[in-house]
Amino acid sequence: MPTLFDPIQVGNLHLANRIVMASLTRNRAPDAIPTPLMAEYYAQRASAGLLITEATAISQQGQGYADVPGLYGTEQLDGWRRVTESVHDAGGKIVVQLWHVGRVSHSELQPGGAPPVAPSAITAKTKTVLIRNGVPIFVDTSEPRALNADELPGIVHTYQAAARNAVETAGFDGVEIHGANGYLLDQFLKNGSNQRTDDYGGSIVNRARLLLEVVRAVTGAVGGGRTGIRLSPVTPANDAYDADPQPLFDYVIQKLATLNLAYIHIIEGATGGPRELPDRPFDYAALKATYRTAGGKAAWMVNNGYDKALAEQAVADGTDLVAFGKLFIANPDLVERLRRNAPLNKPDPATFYGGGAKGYTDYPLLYK
Ligand code: 8OZ
Repeated sequence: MPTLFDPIQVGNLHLANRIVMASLTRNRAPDAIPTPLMAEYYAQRASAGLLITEATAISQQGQGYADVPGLYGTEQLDGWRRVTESVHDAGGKIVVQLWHVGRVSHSELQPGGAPPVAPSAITAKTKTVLIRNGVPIFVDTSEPRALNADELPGIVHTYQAAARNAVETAGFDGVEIHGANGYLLDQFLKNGSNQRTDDYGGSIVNRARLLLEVVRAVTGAVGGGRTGIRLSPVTPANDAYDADPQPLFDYVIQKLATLNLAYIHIIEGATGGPRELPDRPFDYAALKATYRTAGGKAAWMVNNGYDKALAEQAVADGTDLVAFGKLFIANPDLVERLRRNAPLNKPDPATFYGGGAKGYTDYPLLYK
């Protein structure tokens, strides 16, 4: 029986172990350009079987927070190229998370100060981050405007172009489509945010259409073996809500089963919070069984609140990959610490978002 520390083939990628660094927003990319400090940070964590970058905007319209990176300009791609080279030099594998925030934005971050875009003109009851005098401040998201159906092919194309540039120009090993946490694709999926009456709203089939178009476009550009997707069936993050998530995600997962992806990444429960939500029950084992029954062959990755014992249990139960978030912020050598049951550094929430090396590249290593 495999353990967390055994290698695994995931699509086109051969991973040294089954421990994944989850994507973590860190707001250290002024002007959306990845910095040399970011290259150092990711390279420090290259002993993970796979690194997933922080969420990375596919366009300025897809930006929702101050100082998060992008993937749509030459300098951004050059910055990422330095990151991927550092990670590869350190023996790691890295995919970039493709992000469009939809309504979770502020007009100050949008092209021409325009309102953010969304499936429907419903404001998310959530905050975003702007930076004032070098200090992050939390502000309400702006009221969005509903996208016209004729704008959607352009958004699909933007995901595709970002994926192609990520692999061909920036040197990533693959991409993860961010379909989770109340951002654009999740906003379309869920009926709390999608009240459209056209082909992209109403029925489950219609609400899943944009996400599936994006997956087909991205896999068409870089191959399914280099494409993962992240989903969060019941997270309340960013005001995400669906009245009946089990049939919605059963449908989505059956469709994804036909698309030869590298991995499916599921956030169980509330992102960064409780794994069980009494008012939002969800059967993850049934979701996985539905995927396998429909012929899905991708690696199954789980995330949220895992420690070593829970992760080992998951792998023993047939999960392929376990993603750790906060533990990787504070423990660059997390794989070796878990292997040897070494003590773990505690992450400092005060330095999660924004700032420099402090709380970013200065967590001490036990193992080189
Ligand atoms: C924390 C702060 C800002 C963004 C997500 C991209 O939840 C994020 C995010 C997390 O997926």
